[in-house]
Amino acid sequence: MGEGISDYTKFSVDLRRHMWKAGVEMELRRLIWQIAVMGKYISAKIHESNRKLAGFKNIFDEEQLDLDKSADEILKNQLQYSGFVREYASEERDAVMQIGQGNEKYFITADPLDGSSLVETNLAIGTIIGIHKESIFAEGRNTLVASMYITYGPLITMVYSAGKGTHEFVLNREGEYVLSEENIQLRERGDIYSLGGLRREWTPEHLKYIEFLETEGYKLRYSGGFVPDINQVLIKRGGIFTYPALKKSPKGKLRLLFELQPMAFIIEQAGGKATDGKEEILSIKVDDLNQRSAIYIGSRFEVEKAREFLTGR
Ligand code: AFP
Repeated sequence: MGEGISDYTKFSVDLRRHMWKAGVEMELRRLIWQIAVMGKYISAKIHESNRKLAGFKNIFDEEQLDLDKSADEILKNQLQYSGFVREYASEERDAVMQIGQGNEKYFITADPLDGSSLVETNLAIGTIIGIHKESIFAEGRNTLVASMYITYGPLITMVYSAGKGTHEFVLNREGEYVLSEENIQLRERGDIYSLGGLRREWTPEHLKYIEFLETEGYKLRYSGGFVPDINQVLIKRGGIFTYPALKKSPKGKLRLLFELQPMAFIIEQAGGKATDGKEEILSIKVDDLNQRSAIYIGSRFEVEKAREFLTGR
């Protein structure tokens, strides 16, 4: 037989095998696997949705859920019966949900469909998950045991780290997540920058930092979707994403628990850094579900430079 699909599958490393070989603890790898599978259902919802129907009534005259709410339901329903999850905190809900019996090991944070406003433009969007032990209200460095994100683009990809490097998988045509990039490592310095917030709202220090990147010849890459924008920095092996403190919102836009902590974990595991301009994202104590923070995340050089510009040291 020639080089058919079955040959490809035979030699590819699937997600479960990869986690097992990497020594990821059994419950954790089952959990990561289950969430990755949920990505297929969320992706199916995205396909089935139609921009005219989303948020409106469907043909049976029932209220149709917005896509981000559907994605949240899919995750919550699955995690509820996983047997491994005690609490579920979602960007789509006002309070933490107790979904386990009380003795489960893990606490989940989810941004079920980040960038959902990009669906109608047909740009990539994603799901972001943080997996914590003991609590979510602490410094991420003390509670996060794993993080993952799924991108819904021309390909569906899944990136995870369980504290043993950062790895990317691609969903193949047979519905298997197969390893595409193992132990991704960012370069010390990249050449792309991704910038959130209106320029007129930036602080003078941040503006000077961006001007520095511009004189250094960095190329602008910003889609408005946190997942694909971070994924670009990761897969291109370097660069910077920032959503800074703004004059009107000194804590920036993005949320610590749902967006920033999981991505900081993944980028650190890939040899990069993530700060709010001064402090490391994973050292910031979380007191509130909706706590926001400025973010500078990517290659070490660019994140360190941001600190120099912001602190004057
Ligand atoms: P939505 O989920 O409302 O589309 O917001 C996306 C997002 O939270 C994040 O994915 C982007 O990085 C950021 O907002 C983009 O914000 P701007 O629209 O202000 O550039």
